[in-house]
Amino acid sequence: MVFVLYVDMDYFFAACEEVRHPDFKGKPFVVGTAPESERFRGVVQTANYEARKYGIHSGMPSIKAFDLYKDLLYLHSDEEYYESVSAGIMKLLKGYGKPVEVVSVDEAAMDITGLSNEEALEMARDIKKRIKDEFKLTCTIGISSGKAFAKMASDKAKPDGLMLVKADELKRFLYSCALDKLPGVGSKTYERLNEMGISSIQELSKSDPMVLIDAFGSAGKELYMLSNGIDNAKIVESSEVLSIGREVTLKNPATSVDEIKDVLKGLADEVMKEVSKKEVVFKNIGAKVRYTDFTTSGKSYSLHNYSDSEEEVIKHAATMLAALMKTGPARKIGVRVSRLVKTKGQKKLF
Ligand code: TTP
Ligand code: MG
Ligand code: MG
Repeated sequence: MVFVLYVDMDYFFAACEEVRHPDFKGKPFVVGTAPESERFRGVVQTANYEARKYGIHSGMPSIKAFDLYKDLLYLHSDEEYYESVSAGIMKLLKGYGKPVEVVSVDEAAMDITGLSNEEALEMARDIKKRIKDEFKLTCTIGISSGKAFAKMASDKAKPDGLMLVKADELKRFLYSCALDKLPGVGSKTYERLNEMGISSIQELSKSDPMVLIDAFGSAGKELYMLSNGIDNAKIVESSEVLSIGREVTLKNPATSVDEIKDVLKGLADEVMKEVSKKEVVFKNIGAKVRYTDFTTSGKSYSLHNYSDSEEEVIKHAATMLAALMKTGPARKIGVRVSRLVKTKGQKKLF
């Protein structure tokens, strides 16, 4: 199994906002999908820990969050900014010279096979300190043999934590976690397992693998293996190039996507040329607009699978640009792909 150091940033979008709004620190606040003037419309993307004390969490309709705490502070999501902070953190992690898999905007798994437990802990402390010094952000790090278990350890140690689960403690650790904390056990699988009489990781580990395979196919086998402390997942090293983007100033400020169709296609062409030259696939698409008053705003979209499709870039960028242009005319637009993974020398990813 791979020895893994897993980093997950604490309340990431909200923490990024605290960096540029220090006055928000210590007060309950959320980052939501809707603009500030329509704050009761969208959903909460994340809540800082002060807001979580009131039961506010990711995915909750913002209106409900305000019901739970009426003086809640609110900010409109600026995903382009969070992506740029994320890119900086990923670069810092890659600087340790170990293979790094960028798992999501605020998560990365590092293959540290060969290090001792003590060396792994020392590296984790160093990473935490540097992220704090350089970005004013906290993260939680889990270390274990197996990506899934390292992630579970980081979940358990949140916030601002560090947890090493040694090989001989793995079983006890797994049994101490709730069944729905096992990667792969989403709400549907959880219900289905409950119906089968399985309500804990320990019960899962002692169940009949054939019954699990019958019910869930190969995912059933995976669940059985994980519950028994076996995770064969490899770390899929992300490309050194963190993102590929192009932007262009428009001849005339545009108010609708229709007006910039050709420009968008041109940008996507250039981005895709670079994508194939660098031999990567991407999992994230970003778009940004500079308005006539020179302020900028961006959005990003995560795909379910790695892609190399220009159509997908154009489709999602158009949707995001349309949403961004609701705020005002655009004088400059940009398109970017990120979460890049090399296609060369790796197993089929999509
Ligand atoms: P998470 O790592 O799941 O959550 P978090 O970083 O906010 O908090 P924690 O301390 O528990 O790790 O997600 C990372 C970011 O992704 C989060 O800050 C906002 C965004 N996100 C959404 O936009 N929608 C969602 O439903 C979730 C869960 C996250
Ligand atoms: Mg996080
Ligand atoms: Mg995360």
